[in-house]
Amino acid sequence: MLSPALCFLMEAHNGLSAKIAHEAGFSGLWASGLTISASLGLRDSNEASWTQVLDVLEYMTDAVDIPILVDGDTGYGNFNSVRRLVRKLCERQVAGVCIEDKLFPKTNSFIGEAQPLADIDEFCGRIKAGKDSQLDDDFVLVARVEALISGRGMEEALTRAEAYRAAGADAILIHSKQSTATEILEFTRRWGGRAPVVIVPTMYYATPTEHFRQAGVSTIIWANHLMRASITAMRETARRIHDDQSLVEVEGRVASVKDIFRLVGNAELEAAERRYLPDKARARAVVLAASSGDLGELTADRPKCMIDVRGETLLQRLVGVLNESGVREVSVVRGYRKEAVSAHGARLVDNDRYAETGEVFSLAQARDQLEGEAVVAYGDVLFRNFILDSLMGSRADIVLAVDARPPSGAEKPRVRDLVAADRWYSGDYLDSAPAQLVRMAADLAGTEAAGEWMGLARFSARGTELLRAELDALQAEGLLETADMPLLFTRLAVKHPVRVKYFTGHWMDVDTLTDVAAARNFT
Ligand code: SPV
Ligand code: MG
Repeated sequence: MLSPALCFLMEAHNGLSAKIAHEAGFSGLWASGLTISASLGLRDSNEASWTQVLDVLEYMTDAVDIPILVDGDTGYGNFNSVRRLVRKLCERQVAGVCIEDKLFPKTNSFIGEAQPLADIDEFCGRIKAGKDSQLDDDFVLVARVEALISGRGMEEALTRAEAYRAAGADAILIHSKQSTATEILEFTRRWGGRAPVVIVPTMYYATPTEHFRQAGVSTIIWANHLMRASITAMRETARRIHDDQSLVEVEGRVASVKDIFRLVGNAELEAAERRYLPDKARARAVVLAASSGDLGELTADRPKCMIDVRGETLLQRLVGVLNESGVREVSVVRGYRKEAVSAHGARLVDNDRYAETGEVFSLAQARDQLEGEAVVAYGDVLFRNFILDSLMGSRADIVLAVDARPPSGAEKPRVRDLVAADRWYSGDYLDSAPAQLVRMAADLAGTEAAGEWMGLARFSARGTELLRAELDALQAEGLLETADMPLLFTRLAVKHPVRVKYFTGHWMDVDTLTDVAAARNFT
């Protein structure tokens, strides 16, 4: 902070402005008393208590890891207040404090004339007490000389600066409210580099920075410009929205909500969630809902998944079941009448070639969702939560929900995906040996079919890796567009065990109008 080369401290007044200043490239910050007070709606007259300022500083040191020089005003009292202040600042990793030779409660330097100054010896006591209390060898105490501000003249400024240096100050902040840098440059010339000099060119802003560099100034503080910039921006935005009663004019001119997420580090939280949350809480789902599913009138203007089932679409019910089982990120692949497809809380993915492609091609459109633990479901199925919970609790990498009830022709005229497994369903309580998929097809002989896939599968993180690899293999073989889910699972089963979990009922798919009527009774 007090390097031989000229350096710059940018004002910040909370965690967010600290991040913005850091992002702009500043390697040090000025925690301004004026702007921290203003950000709280208070005057720069010690209206905020010093522990309230400390709370703000904690947000700032949490937000950035660059050095922060705190405007400690007068030290909030006598030597004893300074001792406690310095200890607390060190505990909060604040790099340094600047205290000014005025009296508590302070008044901002740009208000009024001839502000009373502290007695020199008394102020030297504050400096010594501060230096004796620092817990960290690198902690910096800057003594601020207000003699020029108070109209006491150059001689007194130099006398005070020398006394403060001798008392142990690491640097001298010489403050001026003139509109030119004349007195500052005279001070630096006569000071002769006895200790680093810090300046605040708020009033003499037009002086080229190069003059200060040549004068041997150590640090320039840009003292209040983020606060002033935000006041202008907030005022314009508030007026615009008030007058227009609309956001249209403002939208393109303000930072996006995404920008807020980025600034406060949401990406880090997501990474931490992947690291620390149990798998179930971050499982994703892909719902395959691209095909038309011909149900006559009901599907003339919408796909099957958007049929209303007691005031809620089939798709919304399915998303609800997934959410209840801890699956938060649901992607729905839509195709037929895609404009009619939506579900609260679901992301939409398009398969615009739905007419000439199959379910596996739809699944491949949501390939980026097939990472980590994932559920794949048809868009026209409903099932009780315990079925999904049971799949989620499985240790298998790939597990299918299979209905072991032999489908009776009258009850269910169209059975979709029949499953051949290495073990049949056993109603025996003591028989819990796992069954593995042998193959799946639409047309298995009754003697081979151990049940029907319910259109619900769950993959572990390893399982989605295998799934992605199989999608790639199908693509390489030119089969991705035409493949159906039975082919995909049969191929997976050849390479890796695909677990079959048997259930008896408690689910339904919607293939016929009779099914729609049944779905209306399924709550
Ligand atoms: C502050 O930023 O609070 C300062 C600098 O102390 S000045 O406002 O110039 O006094
Ligand atoms: Mg101040």
